[in-house]
Parts: sequence; C-alpha cells; structure tokens
Amino acid sequence: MKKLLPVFMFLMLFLAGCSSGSDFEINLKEAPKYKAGESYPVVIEVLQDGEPAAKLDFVAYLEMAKMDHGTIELDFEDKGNGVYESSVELPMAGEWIANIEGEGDGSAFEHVITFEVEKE
Ligand SMILES: [Cu+2]
Repeated sequence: MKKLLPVFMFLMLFLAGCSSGSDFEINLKEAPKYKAGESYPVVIEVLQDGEPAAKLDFVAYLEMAKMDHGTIELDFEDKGNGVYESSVELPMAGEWIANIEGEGDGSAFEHVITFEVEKE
C-alpha cells in the first residue's frame, strides 16, 4: 500500500489537471492535404462551454502516427467565431497526430486529434 500511494497521488493530480474550470471542445474543421512543396490550410474550431472561444493562445504540434518525421509546430491565427487557422507543408500523406496545447480565460487545455492526410 505504501508503494501505491505516490502513484495514487500522481493520478489525482492528473485528474484534477484535466477538469480545471472551463470545458473546451476542439474540432478539426479542415485537415491539411499533401502534395510535395505545397502548403495547405489547417482549420480548428474551439468551443468553450459550448460557445465559440475567442482570443485563445495555442499551438499544435504535428507528428506522424507510425513514422518519425520529427515535430512540426503550428501557430494559429484567430479568424473569429471560434475558428483558428494555420497552414502547413507536410512531408507525407497518411495518419497524423496533432497535440494541441493552449490557454484562454486563465485555464489551460490540451487536446489530441488524429487525422488522415490525403494525397492531392
Ligand atoms: Cu511518414
């Protein structure tokens, strides 16, 4: 039991961190496509407690699901109405993962989106 206590406390911290204050819902509205040497838009919609979330600060770290292409960091521009846009030139089509980290209204959020990139 003594050995389990640190694990338990770590889990409690983790759970507390997840449910802090506001409830953010993050959707990928437009996934980038792939074509060598071309950039494509990445569009994300963020809702906070069901309403479009404005003036958020966040970054997305993209990596391929089953291959190592390193990490691509994306900054987003606030387009209004909870819509944020960036663009990216990907090295390959296939399954990608976006790790999104940000904050708004004093609460931080993290979200992971897996998406398919199609070859154009
Ligand atoms: Cu790859």
